[in-house]
Amino acid sequence: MPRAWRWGMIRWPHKVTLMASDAGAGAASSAGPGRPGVLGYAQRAASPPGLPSAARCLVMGVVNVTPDSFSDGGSWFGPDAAIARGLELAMQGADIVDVGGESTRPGAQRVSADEELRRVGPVIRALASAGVPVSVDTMRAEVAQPALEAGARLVNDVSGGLADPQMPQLVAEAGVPYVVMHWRGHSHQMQDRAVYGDVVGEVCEELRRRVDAVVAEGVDPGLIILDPGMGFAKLAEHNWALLTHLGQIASLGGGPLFPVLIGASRKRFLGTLLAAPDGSPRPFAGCDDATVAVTALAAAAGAWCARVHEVPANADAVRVGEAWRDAAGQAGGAAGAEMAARDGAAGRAGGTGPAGERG
Ligand code: PMM
Repeated sequence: MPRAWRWGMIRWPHKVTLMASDAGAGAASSAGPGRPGVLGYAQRAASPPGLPSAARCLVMGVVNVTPDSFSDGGSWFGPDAAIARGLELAMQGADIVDVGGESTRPGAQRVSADEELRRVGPVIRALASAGVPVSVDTMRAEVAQPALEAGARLVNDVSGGLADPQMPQLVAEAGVPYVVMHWRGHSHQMQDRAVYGDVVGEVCEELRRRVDAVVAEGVDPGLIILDPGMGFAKLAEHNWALLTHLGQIASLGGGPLFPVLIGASRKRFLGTLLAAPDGSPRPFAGCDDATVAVTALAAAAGAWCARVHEVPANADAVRVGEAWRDAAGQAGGAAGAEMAARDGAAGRAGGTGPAGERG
């Protein structure tokens, strides 16, 4: 099936409505949907229906109900600790709390579906009934289904529907938002697959194929959130390349805009960046300040949501990123208008699009 036709099918204007803060981002708007503007800031798609929405990047707080996650394994293992942590994250400003019961750290072995559900079920139920917007971090339809029944509003599937062929159909029938992450295999094999010629182009192409596949299974494209998958079959240089091309990822290289989720928090590439003089990587918990820096930059660049372990500083960071983005848009708009006036081209500039687009 020709690609153009398929994309045409999912180009639904109401699904790619821009957020208020984007409308004034002249530098971004002048570049067209999803493409980097003069300052490299891309437009941002709105939250899918059913999820919180704000005129800024959202913050997703992580609760790993696991004994072995790479960054916080064991800290919230057990329903009481996990529920208390989820409530705390929400109080601290998390817009969504992501609950997972299976570690995806490189080399991790899988747990059974029963065990995964035993870990996350009570936590999701308690948080959802307290009014917290919850996502379930799972690759299994048999975990996602009871999690949705327990009140989860979003399925966060790090395999983008590849690990369990039942997942897209479940999500389609449930009609819930769906995170489709770039993934090249389970934890024990993924780092062997971190081989790219053009990482941004290949990740966009592989994500586009996943979008086509899940849409063919009935998933509403307006409910899809993309994630380039920081650290999943990626080396440090791959993560940095992807982080600096969020606009390209949001449009998958030129199509309609999708919201983009970034999960850089405490990932190994930050520990490597901050390595000690002897080369030993910074331990995970020492990477929170670097995470905050990435969050601010990602928010400024148009990320829809940042998935993080520590909420307060990241909640501040998205506000910094957003203020930066807005100011850059206004400065870009003012500079553009000045140049247009100087060239005697103010009329033509005003005629190229809605007035708001040039901030
Ligand atoms: N990373 C992890 C787990 N789930 N979900 C999404 N959408 N994106 C990610 O980057 C991601 C994820 C692994 O990190 P953790 O063990 O600290 O949760």
